[in-house]
Amino acid sequence: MKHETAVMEQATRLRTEAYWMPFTHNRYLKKNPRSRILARAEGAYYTTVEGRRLFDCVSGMWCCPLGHGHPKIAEAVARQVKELDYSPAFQMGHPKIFSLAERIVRLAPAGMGQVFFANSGSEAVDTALKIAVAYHRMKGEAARTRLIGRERGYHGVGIGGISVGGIAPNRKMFAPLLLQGIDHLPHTYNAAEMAFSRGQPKWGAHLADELERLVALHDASTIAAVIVEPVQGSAGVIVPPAGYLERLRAICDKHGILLIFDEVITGFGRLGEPFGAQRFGVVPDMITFAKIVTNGVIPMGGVIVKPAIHDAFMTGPETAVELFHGYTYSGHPVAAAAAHATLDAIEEEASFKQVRELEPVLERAAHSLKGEPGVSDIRNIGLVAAIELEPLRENVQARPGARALKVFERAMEDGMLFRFTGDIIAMAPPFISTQTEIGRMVEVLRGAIRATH
Ligand code: PXG
Repeated sequence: MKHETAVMEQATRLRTEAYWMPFTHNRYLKKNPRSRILARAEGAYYTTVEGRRLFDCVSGMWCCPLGHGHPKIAEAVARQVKELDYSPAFQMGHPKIFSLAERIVRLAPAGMGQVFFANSGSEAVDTALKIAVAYHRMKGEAARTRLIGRERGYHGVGIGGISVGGIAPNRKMFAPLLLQGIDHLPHTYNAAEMAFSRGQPKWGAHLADELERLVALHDASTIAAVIVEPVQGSAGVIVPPAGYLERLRAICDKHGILLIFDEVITGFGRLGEPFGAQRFGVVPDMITFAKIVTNGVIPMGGVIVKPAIHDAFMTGPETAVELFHGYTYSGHPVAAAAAHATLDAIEEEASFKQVRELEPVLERAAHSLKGEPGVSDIRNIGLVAAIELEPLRENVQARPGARALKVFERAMEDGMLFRFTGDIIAMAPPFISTQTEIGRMVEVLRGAIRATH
């Protein structure tokens, strides 16, 4: 109780000016911050400083699916801080990071060989892009420098990531900084062809052929890599059309172009398999990951590569550094301990199976919202679903995002923390959710959609 009171007092005295919040409407939030300030978390629930309990509908920001305060992870982190809190990342190592790399390779689709560690998805992406360009140079194809992303793609906020990314507001302010020699494939979303699809839409595999057009335009000898999210997450859950990723793979193979899957959201179980690569049966040349690898407890990201990519760098004198890249916190021991404990928990709790069992539950629940006022699309795969709403209009003028904000705020009053982007509401509940919790989550959303219409 004492603790409770202390937290409440903190909230009353909360001063918000000094903290510039990321990807946030700072001025709006700071007018009435208290409903948005989290004090505690346990399992699948947050508690705000006002004492409101919120079901964690998006697993933090897609990163905490085993639930908050996981005892195994907490213990592993505490133990590691005492045992070895930091180890220089360059020219030194520690046992847990070698065994973690091996474990991640074992989880990855057959044919992957090494892991390069970073501390976030953004760093993982920039690392993968650098490796791609450097790899071709090592192979004597230094002209292969072009990178191809996709419209509506999100690859973090590094200069490389926003260059290959395809979300306009993330790019336009920084236009002079964007890399040269970047192209974008079209996104695969087409409401007329695929609205209310369950799982992979049947329409759209042909959109992969746009890669052939880019190859014809620039010549394959100038193209280093294609990077795509197997499922586009931040753009509001855009599920790949059946056959699309297979076709991208085939075209990349034909032209010697590296295929990178950005699995920052889809990696470590969100789709019911270790990676999207396994779910879709398509093996890329590199996989970027972050988020779930540590259940969100300690930052960690990385890139998994095929041995042929790694081996291309292993030339020259043995005492020379092979790749001039890395971070102070690459392979941080505390992150490594958190990752080991997370992977242990994923095994012990049969997390991938949990996701596969919950997938049809979430699918049925989400699609039951069809016909609710303003719902223009519902899409889902794995333990992810999104509800797209028609934008509110003020004298015919659309006000993008206004409806989703209302729904988000209403749902929070009713105990659900969703994510929204534009007028799309995203759900990616914890793997430990019960069927009842998933049902309740969707019923609260239904109520919020009706109440705000
Ligand atoms: N790639 C992908 C595919 C991502 O989804 C990043 C890279 C960047 O990761 P870092 O760790 O640098 O943030 C991401 C991050 C959302 C949402 O709700 C998505 C992300 C982050 C925050 C919110 O859409 N994805």
